[in-house]
Order: sequence, then C-alpha cells, then structure tokens
Amino acid sequence: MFESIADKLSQAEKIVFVTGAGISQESGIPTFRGKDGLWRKYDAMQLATIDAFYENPKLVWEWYEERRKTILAAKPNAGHITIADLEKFKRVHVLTQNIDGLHQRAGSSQVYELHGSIVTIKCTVCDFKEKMANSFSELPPICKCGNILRPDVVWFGEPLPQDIWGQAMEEASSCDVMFVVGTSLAVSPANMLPLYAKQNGAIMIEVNPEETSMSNTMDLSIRSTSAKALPELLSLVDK
Ligand code: BJW
Ligand code: ZN
Repeated sequence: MFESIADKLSQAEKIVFVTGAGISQESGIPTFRGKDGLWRKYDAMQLATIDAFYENPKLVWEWYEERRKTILAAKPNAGHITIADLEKFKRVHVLTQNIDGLHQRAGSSQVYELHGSIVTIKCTVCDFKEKMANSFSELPPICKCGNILRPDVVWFGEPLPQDIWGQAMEEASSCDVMFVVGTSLAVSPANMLPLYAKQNGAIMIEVNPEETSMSNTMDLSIRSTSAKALPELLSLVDK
C-alpha cells in the first residue's frame, strides 16, 4: 500500500496541500481546537466575529497583537520547509487556513491564504488595506477616513476572499495528490476542498495525530505530527 502511494507521488505532476493550525503547532503556535487549543481558553464568538469586534475592538486587537508577536517570533518547521522544498521537483500549491505566513517564510511560492493574514490590516469602511509595519501605539488603530482598522482575517460569518477561494477550488479540483495536514476540517468552506480533490480522483493523504471527519475517505492517514511525517514521507518519493 505504502509503496504504491510512493509510486503515485513520484508520478504526480501537481500536488496540493490543504493546511491548518496543526502544521504550525511544532513552531510553537497554538491550534484552535483540541487540548491546548485557543478555543479552550477563549470564546471564539467574543473574538472572531465582526459583532464581537464592534462590541470591543480593543480586546480583539489586543488578542491579535499578542498572537502576532508569537507568530513573528516563530520559525517555519520541518513540515513547512519540506513542502517548500518539494517545489524543486513538483508543481505545488498550498491552500492554507493559517494566517501566520510561515509557508511563505519557508519558501513556498504558491500560497493561498483562505482566512487572511495577521500582518495585514484593512479599514472597516473604506478600501484601505496595507501590510503592518509596526505595532500601534493606541488600539484600536484608526484609518485616515476616521473609521476603525481591523486585522485582515476572516471571522465567522464572513465570506472568504472570493478571488482566493475561486483559485483554491480550481487547484483542489485539478490536483493529482492532495495532502490534508494539521486541520480538524471543522470549518467550512475550507473543509470542502478535500471533497473537490477526491471527486477529481486525486490520491488523498492525511497527516494528523488525530482522526478527522474525512479520515475514512483517505488513501493514506499518517497518525503523526507534520514536522516528523512530511520529511519522512517525501524523502521516499523518487523526485
Ligand atoms: C496536528 C499537530 C501537528 C495538532 N501536526 N497536526 C453555524 C453558525 C454560524 C456559522 C456556521 C454554522 N455552521 C457553519 C458555519 C460556517 C462557519 C463554520 O464553519 N463554523 C463551524 C465552526 C461550525 N464558517 C464561516 O463562518 C466561514 N465563512 C462562511 O461560511 O461564510 C459564508 C458567507 C458567504 C457569503 C456571505 C457571508 C458569509 C468563515 C470561517 C472563518 C474561520 N476563522 C478562524 C479564525 C480567523 C483567523 C485567526 O484568527 O486565526 O480561522 S476560526 C479558526 O478555525 C481559524 C482556522 O483557520 C480555522 C480552522 O481551524 P484548523 O486550522 O482546522 O485548526 P484546529 O485547531 O481546528 O485543528 C488543528 C488540527 O491539527 C487538529 O486536527 C489536530 O489534531 C492537528 N494537529 N498538532 C499535525 N503537530
Ligand atoms: Zn478607511
């Protein structure tokens, strides 16, 4: 079984990775669900919705500032680096729910940020959008137009950026192999991407220490962490 998967990986032209918080766990960035997850400590509905933001923008901004510091101090791990290195041999696309930018920092060039980015800010009213250079002296920061600025991330009840979502669906629907790494697949619509790949006949490989709702549809489920499993698995591939 494993050898035939390695053969198929070697033959594959286009490989897509769908990643979630678990791939950055070994870089010291907490996941959302699970035993040390952020949603065990914080209430998602008080931090990750637009209503919560308007209710208490300072609190939400402080939470993102704390996470931004952790993320900027973190380094890509062997999982991110293996995916980036694979670009030397294959067409690789990364569809990530993470806002931490670690895939790009590892060197991946085709990264689709489905839930936005923690280093970008945007206005709640006008079209202003910019990379954040420094921390703000006062929270919440205010746009030149006089309205509140917010992190450029996707909260519950908000649509994903439509251009990125469209590209992600296309990549998922046309890959030869899809890796689903470090995501609980609890959040839609990102959790539809493996279905698109499966419908297109892609080989499906999951890397997650825990079972997920799609484990039973996978061709291979590796119950290990991504920083351990990805370098081992991809070293078997005849590139
Ligand atoms: C390891 C590991 C290691 C650990 N190695 N693996 C009912 C009410 C209201 C809404 C809904 C509803 N039902 C459905 C919805 C829709 C909703 C949704 O899905 N909710 C569910 C929770 C029920 N989705 C939305 O609202 C989305 N928008 C939408 O649907 O819009 C529709 C619309 C259309 C048109 C107009 C208007 C609207 C938006 C979803 C936004 C999600 N946002 C967040 C936070 C923002 C970014 C941030 O602050 O970081 O995104 S929530 C959070 O979950 C974050 C993540 O990207 C996302 C996914 O989590 P992920 O990555 O899967 O992490 P975990 O923690 O769940 O899992 C980690 C996994 O790693 C585990 O499996 C571990 O085992 C594993 N692991 N260590 C490998 N070392
Ligand atoms: Zn503005």
